[in-house]
Amino acid sequence: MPERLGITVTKHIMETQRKIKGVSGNFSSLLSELIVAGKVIHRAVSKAGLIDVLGKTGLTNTQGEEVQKLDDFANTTIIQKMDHTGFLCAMASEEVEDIIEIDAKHPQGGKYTLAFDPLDGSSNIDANVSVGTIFSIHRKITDGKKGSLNDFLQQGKRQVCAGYIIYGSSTMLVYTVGNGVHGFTFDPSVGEFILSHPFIKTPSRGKIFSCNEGNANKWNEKTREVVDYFKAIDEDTGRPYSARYIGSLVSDFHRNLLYGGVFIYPNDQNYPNGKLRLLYEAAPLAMICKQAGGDAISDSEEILEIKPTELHQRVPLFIGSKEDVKVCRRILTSG
Ligand code: P6P
Repeated sequence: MPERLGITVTKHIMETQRKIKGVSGNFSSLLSELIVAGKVIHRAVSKAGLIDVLGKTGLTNTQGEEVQKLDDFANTTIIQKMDHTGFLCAMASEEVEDIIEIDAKHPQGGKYTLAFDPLDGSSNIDANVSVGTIFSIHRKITDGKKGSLNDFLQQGKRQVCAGYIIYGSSTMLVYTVGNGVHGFTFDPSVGEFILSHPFIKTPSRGKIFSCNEGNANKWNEKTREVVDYFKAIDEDTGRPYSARYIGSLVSDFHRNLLYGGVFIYPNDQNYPNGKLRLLYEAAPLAMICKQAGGDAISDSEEILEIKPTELHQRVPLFIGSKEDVKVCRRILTSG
C-alpha cells in the first residue's frame, strides 16, 4: 500500500480559500507561487555551505546592514517569482528602499500587495542557525492599476494573510488567513509542504522569555522592570522563566509560539523606535500570534492597530503568550 501523502499546503489553501469571503481564486494562486519561491530558497539555504551563497556581497541594504549573498538570492527569488503572476499591484522588501512596482511588461492590476523580509536572521547564516522568510499580504485599496505606498500603509488587522517559512532542522511554512494558524513541514522527497501542525494554539502562559540582555543597559526603566519580572523567583507563577534567545526572529518566535513564552525587542538607546520592522516583521507575526491565542504589543498599543506611516517603520515588540504579554502591558503602562 503506497504511503498516504498528508494534506498538501496547496490543497489546504484551496479549501481554506472557499471559507474566506472576498478572496478570489487568485489568492490561492498567489500563495502557491510564493510557496514555490520558498522551496527554491529552501534548496539554497539547505546547501548554503556547499555553493557560493555564503558570505557577504559587499553591499548594504535599506537598513544599512551588510547584505549576505543568501539574503540577496532570497530577495531576487521572491521578486522574480511573484512579479509576473498578475496577482500583485506592488511588493515591498526589507532589502529594497521603495515599493517594488510591477513592470509594465507583466500583467497589471493585481488585487493584492506583498510585503516581505526575504531572509530574516541572515547574520546567522554562516553559523548554520535557522533563518526565515516572513510575509504579509494586504488587499489593494487605492484606485488605478498600479500599487502605491498607501496600499502598504494599512493596519495589521487588515491583513488578508500572514506567514513565515523557517529554514531550520526541517523547513516549515506557518500561515494564517484569519481562520486559525496552520503549520506545514516540507517533505523534500516529494517536494511538498505537508500539514503537520493544524490549528496551532500558543499556551496562554509560557515558561520562556526571549530578549537580548546584552542591551539591558540601553533599555528604559520599564523594559528592565518587565525582564526582571520574568527573572524573579515566584513558584505560583512558574518564575523564573527560562531565557532563550537565538537572535533570529523567526526561530525565537516559532519556538515560543509552540512552547509558550514572550519575545521582547524593546526600543533602546540605539533603536529609539525599536529595531524590528512593522510591515513585514511585527504585523505578520502579530496576526499569527493573535490567531493562535496570543497577543502582540508595541510599548503602548496593539501591533495590529498601529497605522503605519513609513514603509520600513520600526516598532518595539512584545509578542507571545496572552498572559505574559498582559504582564508586559501592565508594567509598560503603569504610572
Ligand atoms: P540583536 C536579525 O538581524 C534580526 O533582525 C532579527 O531576526 C532578530 O530577532 C534581531 O535582529 C536580533 O537583534 O540586536 O539581538 O542582534
